[in-house]
Amino acid sequence: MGTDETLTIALSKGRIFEQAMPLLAAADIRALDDPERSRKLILDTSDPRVKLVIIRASDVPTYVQYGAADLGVAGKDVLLEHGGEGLYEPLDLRIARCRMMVAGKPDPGLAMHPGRRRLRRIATKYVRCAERHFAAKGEQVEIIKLYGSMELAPLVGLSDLIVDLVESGNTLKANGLVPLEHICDISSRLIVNKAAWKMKHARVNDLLQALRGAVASSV
Ligand code: PRT
Ligand code: MG
Repeated sequence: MGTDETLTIALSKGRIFEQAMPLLAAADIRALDDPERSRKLILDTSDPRVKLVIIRASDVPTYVQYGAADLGVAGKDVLLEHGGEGLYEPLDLRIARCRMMVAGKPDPGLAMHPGRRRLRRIATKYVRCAERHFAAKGEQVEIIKLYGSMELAPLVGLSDLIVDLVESGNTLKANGLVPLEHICDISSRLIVNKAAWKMKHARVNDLLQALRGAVASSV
């Protein structure tokens, strides 16, 4: 990917695509296909020098790190888990916003009390963030890695607590769970491959400035 003439931007379909497209429109980049309808993974845009690569949200930093895409749009949650090697993160796009939280049953009872006989179990997709959060509080915990539906874990006794993203709170509520601790605010970031930042600096910088303007006028 990424010849000198082309800029490739990696992003996931769903909320990130929907919320990033109005910002990209400010840079005169419009997708020629709808990723929800098309099976294409590489989309042409109204700018013949720009292509969109549609991938899993958690794969976006990897594509950009290895230069398979020059740029990407990724949630801060995904970037914290990835670690950010090989990437610059020059702009908070302020889209797909939510909070990373610890959640559990409303009366955690023993789950919240010290002096228990075993470590508290935390089920999450966000292993690094969860480890860091509990380490900062000085609590040793057992982290159980899951790939989805974290809300189920406390209900079936897999874990005492979960670390997950919360937007409206409806998913927690529907499963009889409550938010207990705020870990951090999450939004999506523009990320840039470090080599592309040097080799395609003028084009990357033009796009960055257009996006910066679009973000500023969207608040
Ligand atoms: O689905 P897949 O495994 O492919 O990836 P993904 O679930 O990470 O992708 P996607 O498109 O769902 O999310 C992409 C990014 O959007 C995430 O990496 C976050 O940065 C951001 N984002 C913003 C969210 C939410 N809001 C969000 N509410 N990602 C997930 N959720 C989920 C949350 O995990 C929980 O299951 O929505 C549920 C909570 O929502 P409420 O409104 O019920 O509180
Ligand atoms: Mg999802």
